[in-house]
Amino acid sequence: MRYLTAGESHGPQLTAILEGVPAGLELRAEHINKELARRQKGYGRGRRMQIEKDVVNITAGVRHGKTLGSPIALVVENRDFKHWQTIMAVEPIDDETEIKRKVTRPRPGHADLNGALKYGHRDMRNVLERSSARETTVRVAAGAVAKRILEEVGIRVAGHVIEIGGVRAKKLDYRSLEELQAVTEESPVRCFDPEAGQKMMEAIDLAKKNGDSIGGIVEVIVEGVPAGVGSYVHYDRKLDAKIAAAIVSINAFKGVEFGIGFEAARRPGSEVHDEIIWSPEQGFSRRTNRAGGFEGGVTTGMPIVVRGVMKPIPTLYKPLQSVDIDTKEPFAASIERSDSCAVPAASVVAEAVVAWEVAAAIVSQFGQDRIDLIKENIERARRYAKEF
Ligand code: EPS
Repeated sequence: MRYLTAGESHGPQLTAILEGVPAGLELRAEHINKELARRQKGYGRGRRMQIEKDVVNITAGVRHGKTLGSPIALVVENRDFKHWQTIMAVEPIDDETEIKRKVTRPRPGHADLNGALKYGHRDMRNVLERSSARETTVRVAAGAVAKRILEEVGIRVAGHVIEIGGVRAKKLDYRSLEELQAVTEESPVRCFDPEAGQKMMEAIDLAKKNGDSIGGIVEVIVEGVPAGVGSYVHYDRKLDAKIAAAIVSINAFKGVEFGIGFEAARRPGSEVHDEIIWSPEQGFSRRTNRAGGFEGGVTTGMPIVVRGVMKPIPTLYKPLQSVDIDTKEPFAASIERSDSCAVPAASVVAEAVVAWEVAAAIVSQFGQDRIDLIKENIERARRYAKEF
């Protein structure tokens, strides 16, 4: 399974083409719209989210509510495009003022300058339109399709926020992923700990007041993945590596860790590795899950626990110094609108990209073409592991 996306932030629409999704999978627009709506919520977003009401149009690959095995095309309209029709026109324009209106002032922390140098753009709108996190909308749409596959085979995915602007949630203590989800869905910052959630909102208010932005840490948990998914035989088949790449590919994400993550550097091996246990009911299992569900790039059967760190959004009301690429004069960056914090929305994106990688691994390992056969094969693998 793979997917590509296309679309500019203020262009007419975003598009995703998904290839290799098995046939026979129940899929309706509502499965995707539910996820798109989740991404749009979250305390700390700017005015753009009041303009957009993301809904998907499935234009290929699905018939009578089921996937065909052919490429699936998903389209989400940018409502804001109506305000940008001349600036973002596909055809040449003859409006002199608009032609002269170029973005020549790169924002520190954005792809603006590097992208301009790479592609030779002297109008950095040509960079920022595509590097914008608006693109994550269709990644969430693709992730929603992946989640449908996972649902069919009894795998559950939940993303949540554990830190914003230095405010850390207390250690997770939940009985089931359903409970975790029920609480975080109701939290404006998608945090399980209500007290920390309140402080996170205060931190966001303060950042907004100061014209600043704040980042944070999100966590994704995947339960129900059988042991043995992924591979240790090649670097590019290790599933944890694929998940790590997917997390760092999210706009503004700078790092990733599994299980106890970087803490492993500070502990002896006896306090890092997970002891192996066996029972007739469960087969092999682990006493702890410090590895976050992976050993050697292969799943252990314990929940996958992955965290990603998001830097503060670089578009700041509070100016940082930069240099105009035409005049070479220094200037202090100023902007029209921005989000002070997009960490809650990013936790939904993280969920989507992790779901995609896990679903792709499941499909490639358990049967590829048909969801019914994949279900049978994964059940067989689960039985085998239990009796091993
Ligand atoms: C973004 C800048 C803002 C965000 C946008 C990502 O958009 P605008 O420049 O139109 O104000 O709202 O995020 C989305 C549109 C979205 O759907 O998440 C950026 O520069 O990355």
